[in-house]
Amino acid sequence: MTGSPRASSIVAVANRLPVQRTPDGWQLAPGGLVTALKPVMEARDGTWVGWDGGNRGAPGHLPSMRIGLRPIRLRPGAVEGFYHGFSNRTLWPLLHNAVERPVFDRGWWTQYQEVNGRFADAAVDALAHVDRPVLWVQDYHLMLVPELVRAVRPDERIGFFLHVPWPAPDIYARLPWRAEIVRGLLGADVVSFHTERYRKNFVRSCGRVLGAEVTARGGDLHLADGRVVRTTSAPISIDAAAIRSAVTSPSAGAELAELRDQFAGRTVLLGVDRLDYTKGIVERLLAFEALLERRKDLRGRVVLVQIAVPSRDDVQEYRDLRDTVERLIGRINGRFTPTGGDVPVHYLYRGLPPEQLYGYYALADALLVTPLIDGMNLVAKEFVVAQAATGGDGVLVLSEFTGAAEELREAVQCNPFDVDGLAGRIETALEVAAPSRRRALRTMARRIHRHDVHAWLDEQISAIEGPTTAAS
Ligand code: GDG
Repeated sequence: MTGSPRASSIVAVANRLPVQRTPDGWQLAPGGLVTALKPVMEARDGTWVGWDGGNRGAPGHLPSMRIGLRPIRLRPGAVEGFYHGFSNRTLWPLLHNAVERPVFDRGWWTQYQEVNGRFADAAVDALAHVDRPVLWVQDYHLMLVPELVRAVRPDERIGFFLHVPWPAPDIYARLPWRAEIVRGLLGADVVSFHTERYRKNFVRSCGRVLGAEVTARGGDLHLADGRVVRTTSAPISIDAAAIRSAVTSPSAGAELAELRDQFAGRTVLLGVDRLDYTKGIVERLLAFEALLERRKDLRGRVVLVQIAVPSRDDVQEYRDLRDTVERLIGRINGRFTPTGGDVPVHYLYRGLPPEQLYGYYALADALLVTPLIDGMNLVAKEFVVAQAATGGDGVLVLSEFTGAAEELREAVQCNPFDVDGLAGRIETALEVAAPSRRRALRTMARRIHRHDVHAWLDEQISAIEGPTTAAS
């Protein structure tokens, strides 16, 4: 499909542009989705519409790439209402099952509408400049864009992908602007989710808030005006081959050797997350503490390395979470550090360069992925691929409330709400015999390689192009 002369051009719309300013100038931002999109976008005359993140001077394109960039600049007030407010304090907690209480603020809603309007205008403009375009809108920041674009360009092919969960209708229905948001999404031809559960929740939410305006038939939603919107589940994946080659590179090997030296003789448990209340970091720490309490023999022999990437520290709930996490780590280290010995919790409050992160993936005896809810969780997939590529026998402890749990069935599944139970699952994980650990890793890694981010992307674009385009 990629590069075919009949292929349509892609206009992608996302909260952020896929570039970042570095000391060497503007460069492509790291990340699986951006890497996967790059060749497809380059081959298809692609344009990317996104917020410049407040960094002035974002270029119209990068010299190294044939992808057009359309930066959106936002006033500080708009960033406050649209981004910190409505996106991160209303929609994020609401869509994550209200594990933190969503805040409803009419001023933020007005800003969300206005900023979505700005993105939609930029998308309409970009669509007018390319041949046979498809529009691909990403994530919860931009849920009004499909309908706004449809109003101006009724015949466009429009797709939307949601990177986070869609909650049960009763939770979604708390949103004062629930009808406006689903109508916004229903401007698309295809609305996609990571899992069947989220897709079904969305279909039922549409019925609940729109009543007779929509009728669900199979995966399709039939609208009163005759349009049909397809809903699909399409679990996102990673660039598995790229991770395999990075983790087996000489520099990653050197990194791993150093870490092995540092942690020699100890069992390493690993956590890697943005510091976010959805990720179950507090529950993980409490479970680790419970484990050390009841298993004296593990004290001094097991260490938890927690990499916590700073996130949204403009938002109070995130600052509170950081305080709680750091207090808890202080308590555990205070209680269980042996005299003259090393601490049981190593806490890194920063993002690491990829080769270091991959070193930790390869080192760990177990990765603890314990979200209270998580759309997919790419860290789990990256760990599996990194371990399998380096011949490791690490165990994946995976919350059943992640999208990844549907695919990574060979993991040791856990319920992070049950802290004692979670401590027990970590114990179980450490007792799994090496041959079964390896078998589980191999099975999961094969599945991830078969369905990598490139396969996911091809499916997404074909679904948006739809049967008409594909047949032409
Ligand atoms: C959202 C949804 C969904 C982490 N630490 C470092 C680092 N990372 C990279 C990982 C991974 C990414 O960040 C995190 O992705 P996740 O999927 O785990 O989580 P979210 O950020 O919450 O992503 C999620 C995802 O969107 C995709 O749809 O799966 O459910 O919440 O790729 O490698 N990267 C580097 N250093 C670090 O320290 N370089």
